[in-house]
Amino acid sequence: MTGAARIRSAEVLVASPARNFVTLRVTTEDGVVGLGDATLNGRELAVAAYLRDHVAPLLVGRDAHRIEDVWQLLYRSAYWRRGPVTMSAVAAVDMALWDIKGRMAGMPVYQLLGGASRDGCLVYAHASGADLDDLGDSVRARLDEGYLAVRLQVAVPGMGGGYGVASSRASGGRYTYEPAKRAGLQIEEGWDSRRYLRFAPDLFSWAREEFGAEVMLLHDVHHRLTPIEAARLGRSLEPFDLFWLEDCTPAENQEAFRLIRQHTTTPLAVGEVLNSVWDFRTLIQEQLIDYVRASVTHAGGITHLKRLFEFAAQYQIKSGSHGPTDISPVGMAAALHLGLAIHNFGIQEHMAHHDLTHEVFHTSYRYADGYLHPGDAPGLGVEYNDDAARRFAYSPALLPAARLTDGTVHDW
Ligand code: GCO
Ligand code: MG
Repeated sequence: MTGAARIRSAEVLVASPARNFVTLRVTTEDGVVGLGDATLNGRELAVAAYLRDHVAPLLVGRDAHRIEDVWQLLYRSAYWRRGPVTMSAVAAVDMALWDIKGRMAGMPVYQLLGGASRDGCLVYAHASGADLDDLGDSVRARLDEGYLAVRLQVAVPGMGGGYGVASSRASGGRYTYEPAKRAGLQIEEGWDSRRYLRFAPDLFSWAREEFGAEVMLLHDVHHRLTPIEAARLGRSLEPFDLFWLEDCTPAENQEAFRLIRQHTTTPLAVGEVLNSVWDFRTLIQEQLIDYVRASVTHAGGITHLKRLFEFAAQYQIKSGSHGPTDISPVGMAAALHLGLAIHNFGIQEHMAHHDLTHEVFHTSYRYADGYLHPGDAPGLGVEYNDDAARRFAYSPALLPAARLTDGTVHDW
């Protein structure tokens, strides 16, 4: 095989610089290194084991250049298809191979994907608060940083918490919200849909009065409503011109969105927990949503997410990649390379990582005036610092659970 770049090793790196990350490092016989993000928040070690025990032995000796072939091999020959663990593992390999190809070509990955379709990727930041005053400080901090789009979450009065609210007044600062908690027991939060539905229009009416018409405002419902409740929410928010309403109901039942769509013109974003093009088939073909929220890290890597975004493009649906802190800087870099290259890019979520995270992951993407650019370093442009990583041992962390007032477990 002429020109082959044989894989010498595939190592799984688990570290916790401010939060847990699983990283795959693929090295060729010539010493070219590629990185992939395999972080599945709260279920990290399942993906680490899948990669270490079942995927790494398959990779050694293969040609790192054959990205499509390796993708198809991992997807088809496992026999067991789809699912977050499998698709995150496949994603990590795919990212690492794109990284290697870019480094060997001396080009940033976005160039290999067809080149830039825009100057930078529009991003949205998070703002949250325990009440509207607190939220106001948090929004102003984001606007001062130059963000043009901001996601608003606030505790619902009388409900004691709410999805997406930072636990302290640190919400005005840079680190807005970290959902997984390093606690022995899982944290439980309360939820009351009626209170929430009454309050949400007040929140956005306040926000428009406070911050004007121009700023793009987003909101995440985190799967808490039934389809008809979601329809009512979308309609009640129409006067406030949301950029999108996210995950207003669980999307396993894709047809549920037919009902929502009949009732509201508020743009809908769905899919951070979905991982395959098949999970989106009805949502896309029937034009039931406006933004696809899947991520490079959880939806089969650059290869599969590109396929999904191109499918969505035929229906005028745009990308809106998931980008919380539980996607590592490697996953964020991959999302930016893909986002810069595709035609139907919509927006990219940007929750800034903790400084400790950047001690392990050295990135070349850059933020300016509301946009992120992946940078022009060869490959994905991220380096992994083993010495720093050794200082941050894995520490189990769990996402919270939600319960209704009567104690019933609800969707978180
Ligand atoms: C978002 C998400 C996250 C998730 C988290 C779970 O829109 O960014 O909803 O905050 O809760 O990624 O691991
Ligand atoms: Mg979300």
